[in-house]
Amino acid sequence: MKNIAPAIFPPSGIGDAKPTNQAVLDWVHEIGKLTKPENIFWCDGSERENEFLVAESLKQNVLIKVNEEKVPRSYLHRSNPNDVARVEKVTFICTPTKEEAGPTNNWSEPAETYSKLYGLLEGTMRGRTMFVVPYIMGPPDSPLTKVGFEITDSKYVVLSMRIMTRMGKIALERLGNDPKAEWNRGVHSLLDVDPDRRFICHFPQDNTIISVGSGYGGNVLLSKKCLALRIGSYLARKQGWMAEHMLILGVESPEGKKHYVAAAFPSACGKTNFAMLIPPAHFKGWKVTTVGDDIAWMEIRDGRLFAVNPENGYFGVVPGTSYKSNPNAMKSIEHDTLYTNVALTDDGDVWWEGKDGPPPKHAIDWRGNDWTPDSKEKAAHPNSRFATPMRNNPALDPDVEKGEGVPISAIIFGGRRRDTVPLVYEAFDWTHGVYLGATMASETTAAATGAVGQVRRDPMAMLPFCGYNIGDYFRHWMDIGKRLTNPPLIFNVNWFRKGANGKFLWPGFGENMRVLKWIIDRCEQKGGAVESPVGWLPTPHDLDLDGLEIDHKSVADLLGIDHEEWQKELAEHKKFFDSLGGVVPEELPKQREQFVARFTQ
Ligand code: OXD
Ligand code: MN
Repeated sequence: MKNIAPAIFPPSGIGDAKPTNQAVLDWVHEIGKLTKPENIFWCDGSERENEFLVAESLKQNVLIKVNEEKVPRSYLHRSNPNDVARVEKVTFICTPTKEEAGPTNNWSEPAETYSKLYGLLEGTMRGRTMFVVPYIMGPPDSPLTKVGFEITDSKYVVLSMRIMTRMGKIALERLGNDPKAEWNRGVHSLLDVDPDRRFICHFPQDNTIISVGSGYGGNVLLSKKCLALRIGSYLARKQGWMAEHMLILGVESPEGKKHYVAAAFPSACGKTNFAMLIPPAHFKGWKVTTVGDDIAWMEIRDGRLFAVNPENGYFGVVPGTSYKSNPNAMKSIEHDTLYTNVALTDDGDVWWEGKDGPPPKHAIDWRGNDWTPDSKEKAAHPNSRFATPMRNNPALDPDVEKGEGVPISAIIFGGRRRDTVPLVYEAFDWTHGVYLGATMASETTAAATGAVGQVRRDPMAMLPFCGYNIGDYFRHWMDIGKRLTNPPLIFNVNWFRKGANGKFLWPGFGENMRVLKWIIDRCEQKGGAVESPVGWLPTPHDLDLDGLEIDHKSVADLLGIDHEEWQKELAEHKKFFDSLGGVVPEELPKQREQFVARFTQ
């Protein structure tokens, strides 16, 4: 069989940053004995190492160099066409009992799963290099920061980890030599990228992840969904903090008053766009800054929630990104960016559907085939991605490295809903807010394999990422609420509501500032609202719509509560809770009863 990841042979001084912690050395030795690599490459995260890995990846066609003048120091990677998104059906939580994993996760028994995976890993790195990638998640001086090691046979993974995490020496220093120190063990092998031999398995009780048979970022950058969310959420509950699928942004008024907001939207629903929002001209003097675009780790201090972004880069969806939709993302990906599955133009530039300007007359599509605007296929895969360092973002928040994190004034839940859910409303209190998060739903996207556009319940946008029983997760939210003396206000937003003509009612993107401004007004106890059965709802006068071309009817439709639609919605909430088989804490069905009662009052 063809070796899809041939070994590389570094000159001395590269690939030899061997750690000194004996527990790490023992584990690497064990995985080495099992996978039998040609050699071991100990990563240090240095510039020199990166240059060497890029050069070798170019030689092996793992990377294609993009036009240096147009997109300096940037590369394109094409994945196997069978491997373009997260695969939830082969993602497992391997806790000793099925109950611990709960009704929303695939569960598999730990001992059997280790034995199956070790069988698949046996000799799999023959003729390959085994890379050992040390990294930290979180700012270097945060108490929440975690150390991880990822073993991989993929150069693309190493290059991506260098962008997405703080990688190398910094992790070795933080870990030190205590053999009992807490750190995450991650093992990844491409195997032969066969969907039938693809498994992403988490062993929370061992702080271990094993991912085989895929090269797609969401399945193999083990720092991200696997550690920062699935294992992270498990550790967070045990240790009394929160690991959430949330962006974090800062909003500063012209007077210099600043708030931070965290927002949970499901995958590919605009978290990166919202986190990088540029206020429209009408909001002169207002500034939005990005702390994170995908994951928030939060802890309680002085009765408030403080958040850090554990990541170091952005792994965002490319199609639809333009100077119109997200200028800060465009500036971020103009250089030093690793693209996956976008198209390549004849002059070596990257291209995707929705990029500014006309489409190229000819390009090579994400599969490596000729493409013209007449082609039936998309030039870029709908889930094509960029990986880019957060430092490329012109709107990066100055406190992104602050170990203590940033104080959170508001939490926003949101999904992609063509009907029922208004543009924005506010929960009456924390428990009501938890209910809104727990019953959130969204139309599915290309970020995961499976049908696109189907409404599914996705509590707190964590359905694919909660590493333990969802009932315990809801309980944890409730317990956190009890410990907060100054809790964030909780809101729900929906940028995606459509009118009778099937068109979006709300312009979205930068104009979402108008909704954000109302949220901030509410945090400062100066925004108006009316009490509705779903929560506090702004009237059209409470939203600043000056200078926005939108008719009264659209605004009324955006803020409308259709009783019939809500009867259906509340019935779906019940169905969802019932489907969880009795794990839902009693406060939530009680909230539902109150919800139903408010509609009949
Ligand atoms: C992501 C996802 O890539 O949620 O962030 O799938
Ligand atoms: Mn995500």
